[in-house]
Amino acid sequence: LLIVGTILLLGYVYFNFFSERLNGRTDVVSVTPWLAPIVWEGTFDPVLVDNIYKPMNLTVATTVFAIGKYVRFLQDFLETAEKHFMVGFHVRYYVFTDRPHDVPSVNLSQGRHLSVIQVPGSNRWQEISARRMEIIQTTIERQIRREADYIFCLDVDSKFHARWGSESLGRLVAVIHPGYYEQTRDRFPYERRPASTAYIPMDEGDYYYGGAMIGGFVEDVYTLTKVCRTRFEEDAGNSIEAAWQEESHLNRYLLDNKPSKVLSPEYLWQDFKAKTKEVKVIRFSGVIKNYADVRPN
Ligand code: 2GW
Ligand code: MN
Repeated sequence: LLIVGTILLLGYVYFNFFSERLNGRTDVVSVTPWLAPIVWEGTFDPVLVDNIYKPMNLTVATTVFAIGKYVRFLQDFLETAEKHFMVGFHVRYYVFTDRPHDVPSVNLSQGRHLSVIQVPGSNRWQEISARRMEIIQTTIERQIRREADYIFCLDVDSKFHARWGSESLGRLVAVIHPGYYEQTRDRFPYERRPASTAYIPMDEGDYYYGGAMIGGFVEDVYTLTKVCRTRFEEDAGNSIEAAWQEESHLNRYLLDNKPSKVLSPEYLWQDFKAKTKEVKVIRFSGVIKNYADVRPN
């Protein structure tokens, strides 16, 4: 009886534990119409994925802008990244700031490195936003291209809360904006004026991607930033600014150049937003900020 009991118990544990892993999720869509994975908790085995990527000895670049008062977000951003972001991989942080002396010193684990790159300050978001694409582009040309395989460009007003690992790696990676994953495309805040190069007609669009994260192979992100920057400048020359600045240009770019991997909103939540039942883990989220405190005007 003891033997039979043990076998039944093991069978039960096996079924519940492993079948869930093998079957993935049935409550969310985990593949795009162009067959790119949409990464949700339960759709991948972290150990298996790590075993594939770890032997490649990869370096992952992370760019983050901390201009003006936004330097105050760096400490939490970096400390939580050390706990959760690409643990066990080579990571190179590139911190762009006008206040290099205010960059906190954070203890980095082995194999992780941080460079501070001084950039001009600005009071205008439009300028910071446009320059973000330009600075990523030129820094890839100058050094990142030689120093890393993959790159993630992230908003600094954020924290990591749980694993963000090798499951996020891909040629071109975007994240579904947490505010719009349950909405239909006509509700997406794409740029709707045909005069803008970011224009998307009402009957087009796959997802609404968040501007707080762009990732992928260094060369793919390079092309993305170059194209978005050029279009941003072209719009500016025509005195038009897209509805959500570079986020609008990013969405236009990704409509024409489909991401090879899409991250679920687990990878870009917002602290003011209550967790929904589809979101089993919040991995990265935007913190609540007092706009009067952090923004220049
Ligand atoms: C300056 C004036 C107004 C708003 C922001 C800033 C500002 C931004 C700044 O003074 N200093 C600074 O370092 N930033 C950087 O730009 C910083 O890295 C920040 O995380 C990023 C985006 O600004 P943020 O976080 O205030 O904007 P969100 O959270 O509303 O961003 C979403 O929408 C933006 C487009 O309007 C972008 O696409 C962004 O990527 C999205 O997450
Ligand atoms: Mn932000």
